Amino acid sequence: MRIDRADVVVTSPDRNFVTLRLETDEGHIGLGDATLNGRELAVVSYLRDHVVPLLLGRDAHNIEDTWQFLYRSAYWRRGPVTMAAIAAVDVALWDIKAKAAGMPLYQLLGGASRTGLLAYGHASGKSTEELFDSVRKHQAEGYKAIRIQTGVPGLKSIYGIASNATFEANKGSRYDHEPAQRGASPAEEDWDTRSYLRHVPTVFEAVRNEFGPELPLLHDGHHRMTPIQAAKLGKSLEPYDLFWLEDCTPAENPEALRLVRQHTTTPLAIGEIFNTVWDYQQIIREQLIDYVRSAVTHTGGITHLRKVLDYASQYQIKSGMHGPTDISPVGMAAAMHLGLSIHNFGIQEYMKHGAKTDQTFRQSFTWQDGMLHPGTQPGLGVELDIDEAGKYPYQQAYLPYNRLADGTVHDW
Ligand code: GCO
Ligand code: MG
Repeated sequence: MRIDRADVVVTSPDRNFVTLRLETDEGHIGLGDATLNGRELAVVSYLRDHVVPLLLGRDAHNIEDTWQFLYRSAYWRRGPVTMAAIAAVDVALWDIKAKAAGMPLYQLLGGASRTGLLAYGHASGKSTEELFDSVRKHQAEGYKAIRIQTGVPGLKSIYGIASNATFEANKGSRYDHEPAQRGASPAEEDWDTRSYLRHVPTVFEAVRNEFGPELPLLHDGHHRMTPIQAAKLGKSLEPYDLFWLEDCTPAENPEALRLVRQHTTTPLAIGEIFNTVWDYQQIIREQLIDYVRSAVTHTGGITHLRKVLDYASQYQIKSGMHGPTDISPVGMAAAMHLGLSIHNFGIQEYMKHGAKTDQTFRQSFTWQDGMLHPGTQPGLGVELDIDEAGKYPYQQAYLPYNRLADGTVHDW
C-alpha cells in the first residue's frame, strides 16, 4: 500500500489547527495532528516543503522505518517543529494501518488495558467563589478529577484563569478555552512568585474544606518557580494531597527536580514541552517525576511516545498526556488510543473543543462519567471535513508572556 497523496490542512475553527492528511493507492485516508500553538506555520512549512515530497510513493505500512528515516535523514534532530511534523506522519500512518486492518487503533497497540480513561478538566476563578462555582460546573459535566488555578492577590491576570470564561462552549469572546489570543502580538501579563507561594496553599485548603478529601486535585506551576521555590510549594501543598504539581520549574533544567524531590512528597508531572525520550532520560532514570506530560502531537507520535512511556513504566512512572484545546481532535484521539492500550496509564487532560472544531473534525470518542474512550471505529475514529475546514482560514495568534513588577521578562 503506497502513499499517493499528502496534504497539509490549516484551519482555524475556534483556534488554529494543522493537520496532515495522507491518502493511499488503496483509498485509505490517515490524519495526523501537527499543531504547535503560536508557531503553527513553522510546522506547515517543515511538512509541505521538506516532508511531503519524501512521502509520496512510500509504503504506508512501514511506520517504524518511516519514523527513523524522517528523524535521522534530516540530520537536525529533535525540537518541537521537527517532532510535531514527524508525529503527524506517524499518527496518520497508524490511522491508515488500523483502517486497513478494520480495527480501532488501540487494538493494534495491544488492545484495551482498561475500560476507559480517567480525565481531568480545568477549574479556575479569580476569587474563591468563582473557583468553587467552576469546580461545581466541572463536576456537573462529569469530571472526576480537577485542575485548580486561581487569581493571585495583587496580580491583574494569571495563566489559566480567564480561560474559564469560555468553559461553556465558546460563549465568551476568548480564543477557545486556552490562554492563546488571536492578534498581532502576545498579551503581556504580570507575575509575582512570593504572592503566588503565599496564596496557593490557602486556595487548596479552601477547596479541600468545601469538596472533601476524595476529589483528585491537580495544579500547574507553568515553569515559573526556582527549584527552592518549587520545593517550598510542594511541601506547603502536602496536607491537601495533590494528584500532581505540574511544571514546577522550567523544563530545560531537569537537574532542578533533584532539589524539589529532596523536599517534598507532592507528586510531580512534567514534559508538555519535551519532544523526545532523550529529554526524559535523566528524570525517568533518577525517578524525579511521577507523570509524563507529553502529548502524542509534540513527541514524535505514537511510535516515539510509546517508547518514552515503556521506559517510564520500569520506574512506576505513569502517563498524564497533555490535552488542552491546542491538541486537535486528531491528537486527542491518538492520545486516547495510546492511553487505553498501555499498562502505565495515569490520567488524561481533557478540555472540550469548541462547537466549530467539533463540526470540522467529526469524532467518535465517548465521554461518560468522567471517563474518555476512543470509540470502536476503524483507525483513530476522526474524520476531517475539508469543506468545513476551508471556511476558517488561519489567524495569527500568540500565547501571552509575563513581566515582573520591575519590567523583567519572567518564565511563562
Ligand atoms: C496545560 C498547559 C496548556 C499550555 C498550552 C500552551 O497544562 O494544559 O499548560 O494550558 O499553556 O497548551 O500551548
Ligand atoms: Mg501545563
